[in-house]
Amino acid sequence: MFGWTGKILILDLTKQRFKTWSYEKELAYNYIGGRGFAIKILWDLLPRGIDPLSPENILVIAAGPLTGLPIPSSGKIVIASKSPLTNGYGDGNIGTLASVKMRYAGYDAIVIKGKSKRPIYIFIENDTVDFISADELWGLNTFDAEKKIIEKHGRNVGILLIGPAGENQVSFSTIISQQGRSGGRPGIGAVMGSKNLKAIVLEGNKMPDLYDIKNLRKLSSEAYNTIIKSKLYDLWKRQGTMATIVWSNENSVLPVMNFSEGVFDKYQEISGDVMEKMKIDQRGCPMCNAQCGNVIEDFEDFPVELDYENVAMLGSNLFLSNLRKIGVFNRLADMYGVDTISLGNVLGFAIEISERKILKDLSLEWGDFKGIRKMIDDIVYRREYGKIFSQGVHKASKVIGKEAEEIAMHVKGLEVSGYDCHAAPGMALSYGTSPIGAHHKDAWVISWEAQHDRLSYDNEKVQKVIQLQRIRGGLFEVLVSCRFPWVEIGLGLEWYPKLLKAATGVNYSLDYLTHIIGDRIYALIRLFWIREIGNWDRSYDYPPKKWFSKPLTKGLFKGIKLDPAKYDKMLTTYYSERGWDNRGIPKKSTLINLGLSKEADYIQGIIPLSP
Ligand code: PTT
Ligand code: SF4
Repeated sequence: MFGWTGKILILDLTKQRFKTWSYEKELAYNYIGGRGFAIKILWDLLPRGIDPLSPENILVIAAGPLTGLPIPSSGKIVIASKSPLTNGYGDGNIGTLASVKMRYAGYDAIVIKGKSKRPIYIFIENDTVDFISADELWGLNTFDAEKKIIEKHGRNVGILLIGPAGENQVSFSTIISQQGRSGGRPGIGAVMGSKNLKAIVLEGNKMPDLYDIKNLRKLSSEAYNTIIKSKLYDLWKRQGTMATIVWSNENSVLPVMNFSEGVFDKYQEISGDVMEKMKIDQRGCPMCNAQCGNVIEDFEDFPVELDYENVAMLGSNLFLSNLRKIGVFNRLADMYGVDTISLGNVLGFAIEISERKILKDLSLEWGDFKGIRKMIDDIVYRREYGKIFSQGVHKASKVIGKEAEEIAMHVKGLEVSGYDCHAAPGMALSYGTSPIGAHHKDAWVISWEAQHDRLSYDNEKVQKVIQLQRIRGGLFEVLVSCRFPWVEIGLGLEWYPKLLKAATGVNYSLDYLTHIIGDRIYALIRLFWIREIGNWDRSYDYPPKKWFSKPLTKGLFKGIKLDPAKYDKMLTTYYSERGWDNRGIPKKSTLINLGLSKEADYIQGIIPLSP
């Protein structure tokens, strides 16, 4: 094979042993990499019904055939597991040198199972693997632990690690790299913590064999140039995702006070323009010429990298308008290794609980910097009420009671990312049907929805959600290339099959990648959920109750809320377009057409399939 290394490293932490699996070509050709490898490996190797925090859970780190090659934005990897936050399929995407080094060490993926007796970290260098004591690292935040690892192994290694949140198994802890790259929203950091695994350190010096290196170089240089020459490049380099703050406010989707409103009076104070004036540095992922990480100095004088999601969720959503103070929360999240989106949700939920006096002795206010800062510590170290909130809003609301369930902003247990959907039915459908829970990564349809019939629930909107899911959740998550050059800078999709052909020699059409491979992966992820949850109905694909019950009181869409009957109809159309039945379960014929007959037979033993 060209492009793929053909090898997966399997680590057993209980036995402290490793082996290399030279996998079958079909895995590469039918699943490509990244999310495709992750779901196939989890489906095949994970014992059904296990506790996500038990040694039986499996952590998959998967690259794609373009990862690590000198082509635009190919420095990312997918990390996936059975999620402790949702009990279903969970993954995240992180840009890090570790992705490049994993491929140079000779692996397309790493699979980690078992549990070490004592805290360890793993050092993988080409064909060797060392299991090293992490006694000195355990308890350290991700910044300090990373520094110590660099002192020992040098600057050039790739590092993935967890902080105290992962160690304490906070349900929405993530894996961190390079002081500000974070991935694995659905608690993948907690899975690492449950295995007593502090870090994975990678070094390697082998390039995968490539089909047509000359053409790859040529295409790559053209693609890099296309990015630089784009009219959108300048603003992107200056503001990155932070430009979205003003746009979201103008379009009434900026989350405010636990997703109660879509406009924030002080939005200008947290805008991309304000950030630009404070900017002290710029960072990003390897292989990328569109570095989009904006660094400012926070309220406590430390550097922090800001993104739209972080500022929306830890700023306007908490009614806080001081960018430097928001930066402190963002930095703490990176140091502790906790997801900013879920954290912003949990904090907004806690403040609303306090405001409504649902918990009598909880006192936390909107915009209360000190109180919120303390609550972040309590969550990470699972103290006082922080212990309940450390489970995420869904599980916490079950503990607290019915009134709390009405204001818990999640889908399938994963907290909603930064777009209010009172007046955005398409985006609500995107959250409802995302394969990991309420995340925008699979279909950021709001940008299209804002330019079309905003309040309609029509079929075109459903088609658009599916089209985006096929491209973003299918194509980009299996290639594991950053989607920003396409979304934000206008690098055309036609580049990707060309690059793939030059790397692998396989002539995939764009349509095949999105409609066959993308749909296969979506169907298999859905089967995984059904297998793990044990049953399924359409309620799992519903957005949070708040958007149906309380209308917006301000802005362009004052008085608007989601309509349940119309949403339900949209969901029926969505299922039918995907070849799924009215419960949201793929039909047997759909599974057979996607090459999933064996999987269909297995799932029939759990739940009857429609023909
Ligand atoms: C992603 C989610 C996002 S989506 C953001 S900001 W974004 C938050 N960032 C966090 C952070 O920072 N620190 C922290 N402690 N927690 C954070 N949680 C949130 O995580 C990220 C970029 C971004 S910035 C986005 S949209 C794009 N995401 C991509 C994707 O998903 N796939 C893909 N093929 N390309 C993508 N490109 C962009 O990458 P999750 P990163 Mg991330 C400080 O992890 O779990 O997927 O959730 O990886 O290297 O930081 O790059 O406005
Ligand atoms: Fe990373 Fe930003 Fe470049 Fe994407 S555009 S690869 S997120 S630096």
